[in-house]
Amino acid sequence: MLEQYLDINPEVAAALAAGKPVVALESTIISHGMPYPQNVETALRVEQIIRDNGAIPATIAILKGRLKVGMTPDEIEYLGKAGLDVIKTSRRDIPFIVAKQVDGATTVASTMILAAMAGIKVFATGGIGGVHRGAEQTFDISADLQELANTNVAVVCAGAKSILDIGLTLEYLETQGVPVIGHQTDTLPAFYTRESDFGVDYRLDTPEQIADVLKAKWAMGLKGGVVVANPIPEAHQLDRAMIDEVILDALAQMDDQGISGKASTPFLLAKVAEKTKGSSLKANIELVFNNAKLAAEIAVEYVK
Ligand code: PSU
Ligand code: MN
Repeated sequence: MLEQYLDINPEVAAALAAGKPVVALESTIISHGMPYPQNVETALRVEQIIRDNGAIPATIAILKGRLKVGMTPDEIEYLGKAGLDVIKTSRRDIPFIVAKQVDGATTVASTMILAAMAGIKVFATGGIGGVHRGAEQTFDISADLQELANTNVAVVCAGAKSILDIGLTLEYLETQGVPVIGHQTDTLPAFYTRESDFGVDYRLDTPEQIADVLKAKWAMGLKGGVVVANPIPEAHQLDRAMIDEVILDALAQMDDQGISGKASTPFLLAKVAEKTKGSSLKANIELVFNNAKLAAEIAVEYVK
């Protein structure tokens, strides 16, 4: 049934069949999260980092209506160049992109869905979507959170960005039974900075300990994902007061321009990059590399 829609890259399929570690990667971060050509360079480097750490990368997107688990470098280049012209595709969008046979860049939510279809358990990205600031008025809550509630994939990220309401995001995850693990930290990282004002649910210090939790959770049939929050390396973090101010400014501009819904996150990311003159982009790239390494290490432990 699924084969009618799903194309698993032969290298990825062989790895999965042999019980070897595989790490999923999303494509909205390529099309909507970073400018060209840094997006493509980053995506290819991330794949190499995963290989260097003993796992096989599977970058995920929808191309001409086919669900692609594992893209070729040419496909990544194509998607990165197309950028914002590619449709940002979350759970609700998948059937339309497939039926129309067009291209879709997968968010955390839809990447989790496709990863789960293929049997991939570990996924690396930069940041997850969450409960937006002002959500008590707008109801803007990323579908990523609901996917984490339902789909059995661990998402390694650098915590939640303060374009979101971090406290409400944690409350939502708690309600949905999604554990938030801090990798070598007691504090939830805030993407560009190693710390936020919030704690994590559990601190674990090694990939092995994290893999043990995943095994226990899914072996018992406790459905849903896990957030593994991995702080940006010290040398690359940004100044917290500076980034907080930039984000407040970007949020005010978003309101002024009446931007809402699925356009919010890409707008805020682009504004922050513009206002920090690229230092946020550099930090973003470095934290993704760091997450790719940890995700590969967790995937290696998970298959043991
Ligand atoms: N946060 C980032 N970079 C990103 C995204 C979030 O720091 O590129 C992307 C991810 O693909 C995430 C999506 O799944 O934005 C969330 O969008 P929304 O809030 O519209 O669900
Ligand atoms: Mn939203």
